[in-house]
Formats: sequence, C-alpha cells, structure tokens
Amino acid sequence: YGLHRQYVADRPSMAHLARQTLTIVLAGGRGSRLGPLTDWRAKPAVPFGGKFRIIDFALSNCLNSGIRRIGIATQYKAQSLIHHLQRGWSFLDGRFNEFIELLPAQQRITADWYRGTADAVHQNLDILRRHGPKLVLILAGDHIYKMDYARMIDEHVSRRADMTVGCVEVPVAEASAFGVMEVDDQFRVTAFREKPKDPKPMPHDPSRVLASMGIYVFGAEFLYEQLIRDAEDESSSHDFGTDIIPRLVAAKGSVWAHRLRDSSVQVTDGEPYWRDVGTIDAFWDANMELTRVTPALDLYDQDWPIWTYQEQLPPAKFVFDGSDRRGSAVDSLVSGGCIVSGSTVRQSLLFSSVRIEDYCEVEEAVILPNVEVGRGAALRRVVVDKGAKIPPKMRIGFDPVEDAKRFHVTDKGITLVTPEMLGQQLHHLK
Ligand code: ADQ
Ligand code: ADP
Repeated sequence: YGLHRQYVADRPSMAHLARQTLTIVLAGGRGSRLGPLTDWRAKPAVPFGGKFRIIDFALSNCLNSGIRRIGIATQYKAQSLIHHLQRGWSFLDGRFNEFIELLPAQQRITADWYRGTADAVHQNLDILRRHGPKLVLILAGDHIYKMDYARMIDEHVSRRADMTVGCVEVPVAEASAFGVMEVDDQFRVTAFREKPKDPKPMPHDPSRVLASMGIYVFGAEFLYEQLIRDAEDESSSHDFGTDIIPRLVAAKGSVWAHRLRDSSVQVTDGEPYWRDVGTIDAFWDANMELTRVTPALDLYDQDWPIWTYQEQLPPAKFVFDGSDRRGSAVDSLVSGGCIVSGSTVRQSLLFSSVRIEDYCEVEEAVILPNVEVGRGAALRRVVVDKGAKIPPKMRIGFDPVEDAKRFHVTDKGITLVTPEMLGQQLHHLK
C-alpha cells in the first residue's frame, strides 16, 4: 500500500501528460475502398455527418483530451484536406506552444514519398526531435469515434509500456481488414498479426476478435530507436501494423493494449462507438445511423464537441410553395444554406447549401454540399457527391440495373452519384 501511494503521488496528472505529448495524425493513405468518393480527396477529407470531415473527429478528440501539439502527415490527394485544415484548424496559438502543423511528404531523407505509416513518421524525425515531446501519440485520420486519449497515455505511462495500441472488439468476419491481437489477462499483447486470413477469436467470445484501431502511444526516444532500426531494414514495408508491432511483440517488448471501452466518453449497448467508414456502404450506414432519434454517436454533446470549419451560411429554409406541397424534412440532419422547397426529405443528411426543388422525393440520402436536386427528381438510398446537379425528374435508387449503367452501385444497393458520372465538368462545379 505504501509503495502504491508513493507511486500515485509521483504520478504526473493527465493534463501534464497531455502537454508532454505530440500527436502525429496519419492522413496520407488512399482509402481506395471508398471508390469515387476518394478520387479527388484523401479519406480524412471526406465529408461526414452533415457538416464535418472525417479528420475532424481525431482532431477534436485531441483538443478535448488536452493535446495541442499536432502534426498531420499528408500525401495522397491532399489539396482538399489542406484547404479544410487551413480554414478550420488554424486557431491553435503558437504562443502557448500549441499548433497544428502540416507534414506533407517532401522527400526530406530520400527520394521516396511516404512508403508506409512508420516511414511517414520516420521522415519527420528531425521535426519531432525539435519539438522535444516525451510521448508521441500516433493516430489515423480516418475513423469516426470519440476517445479521451489522455487516459490511454496515462495507462501507457503507469504500465511503463514501450508501446500501447488502442483496440476495439470487432466481429470475426471483419478481422481481415485489421491488425488482430492476442492479449494476456493483464492486456499485455502476446501476439499480433496484420490483416490475418484465419484470425484467432477472443477466448471468451468466439464471434469477436480484438482489433487494432491503428492508434499508438510511444515513449518518444523508444519510438525514434524503432523507426531508425526499421528504416535500415530493407525487408520492411515500413508500416506500424505490418512491421513495427509484430517485431516488437516477437522480441517480447512491453507492448500493451488499451481498450476503447475503458476510456470511451460514451458507451452504447456495452460497445463503444467506433467506425472505420472504409467503404461506401459503411459510409452510408454510419451517416444513416445519425438520423436515428438517439444515435450512438452524439453530435450534440457539449462536453465533447466536434469542431470543424463551417462557412458563414444563412439558416436552412423550408418552403411551402403555395400549391399542394410543403417543404419538409423528418428524421433528417439539414445544414446551413439548404433550401427545401415543396418537397419531402426523409431520413437523410443534407450537407451545406443543398437545394431541393419542388415535387422531389428524397429518402435515405446522404447529400454532400452544394448539390442541386431538380424539380420532380426522386432519390433513394444514395450518396450524392459535392456539387452534383441532379436533373429534373431523374430517378435514382429504384432500378439498380439501370443505375449501374451510369452510377456506382454497391453490393448493398447504395448508389453513389458524382458530378463526373452526370457528365458535369469540374469548371461547372461550385
Ligand atoms: P489500414 O486500415 O490498412 O490498417 P493504413 O492504410 O495503414 O490502414 O492507414 C492508416 C492511417 O495512415 C490512415 O489514416 C491513412 O490515411 C494513413 N496512411 C496510410 N499510408 C500512409 C502513408 N504512406 N503516409 C501517411 N499516412 C498514411 C491500419 C493498421 C491496422 C489497424 C487499422 C485500423 O495497420 O493494424 O487495424 O489501421 O483501421
Ligand atoms: P473542396 O476542397 O473544394 O471543399 P472536395 O472536398 O469536394 O472540395 O474535394 C474535391 C477536390 O478535388 C477539390 O480540390 C477539387 O478541385 C478536386 N476535383 C474534383 N473533381 C476533379 C476533377 N474532375 N479533376 C481534378 N480535380 C478535381
């Protein structure tokens, strides 16, 4: 007891640990399973939830966790992401040693772009060292969740871990998309395999595996040593999941798992909310969930706000055009600048400045900003990309065979419509 008390007394506060931490958000991947949605933008820049971009969730978690030194590694199709970060996330104050810094791939060490996630951090080693953090938190910029990272860091420090990996339980059927780990009863990682074909389920539940969230805490010096060693290894693909973690676990390093369950700021049905919106179906599903009366992801929680950039726009407006139809939306999220005129919108998300003309039916639709839906059009189970103009009377989502000729129809029957599929050129887009 005496020892324990002394330890607790010596222990830095979570706020102190958060201040000693620098975060690198990995935002350079392709996210290729999102198909045409990521033709022109990186996955972290994909709009989500009526007014956010996917990366806003990881960044908001940082701020809400007290972490205010953030580097963002960008590479693939970064213009839209950079644009968003510059407009929405440039408010941290350098005078207080707070910053959000862009770390574009720029061939600082060799002639290579970021080859893998570990290489993306390694190529910024000099920048990391200059900031001199004690701890480094590595995040993926492409998941939707709320998490208090200070708790994960606190656990890392109190366990005196070399590395801590954030984890969640996922169904066995999805395991091959993740790093899958085995842990002992203290949650020390005893085995780790990246995207295994024959994953080993959790001992108490054969239907689930413990999956890596792709987020990690390291002591800074330990991380630097690992990255330098990895960079010298020519057989490595320079990826945390494929190379660094399996190597550390095999060498019986002190690698621990931190469950989102332990530290989640909200738990629904016993499972914390965490979504990898990696496919169009998963993207549509996660957006649709938000139209429920009490969705698992509460965007209205003032204690854990999600920050974003938003344009100054007039309020959403619903017009009764004087004939037989009232403009209305039910079970829907409607952003600023939208006008719904003489049409009904059900179970849908309208991002900013969407116009719905008279006599339209819009149902289970995710409509990104600046879309126009012409008079008499009908949309069902669709995702409409930014700036598309749906011609009057066009029906989408009723005949999958017809739709597949022009648009992108998923296995689940969700239709993705982009301006290009409608033959609309970039210079016509708003
Ligand atoms: P993956 O889903 O394969 O697995 P990955 O493609 O490595 O994820 O991307 C992880 C993050 O890093 C993303 O935010 C991505 O944008 C970014 N990224 C990818 N390549 C990059 C590069 N070359 N430069 C900069 N950023 C890059 C990972 C882990 C798994 C874990 C899942 C959880 O490897 O173990 O289960 O994430 O989703
Ligand atoms: P923004 O950054 O303007 O908010 P998005 O998030 O929709 O826009 O990102 C789309 C990005 O892709 C923009 O930079 C846009 O200029 C670019 N883009 C869209 N369509 C094309 C195209 N057909 N050819 C080249 N670039 C395109």
